Amino acid sequence: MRFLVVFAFLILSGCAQTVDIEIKKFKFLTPDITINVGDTVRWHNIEKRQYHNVWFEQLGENEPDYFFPGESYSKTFEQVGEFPYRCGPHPKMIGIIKVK
Ligand SMILES: [Cu+2]
Repeated sequence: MRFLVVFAFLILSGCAQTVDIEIKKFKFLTPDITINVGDTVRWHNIEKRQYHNVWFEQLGENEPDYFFPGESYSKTFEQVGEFPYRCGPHPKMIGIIKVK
């Protein structure tokens, strides 16, 4: 019985995961990922000295603070959809999070 309760909970909660993206040499690695609703994406700046940010400009968000080598930035996705983002100071750095 307890097993069934835990099992039902895991299905309902969707077993949210954290997915990691590295930022290196002015690129998001990987730039195009698909996750499930409730998952969190965590971007890690692994540059030697360059700061970046992760800006979901098309969602109408304000540009977030820069984060520096050794730091990370996380965002949880609670809705289905496709969410393009960019790095504020480096407009050629783009990525997309697809949430299913
Ligand atoms: Cu950048």
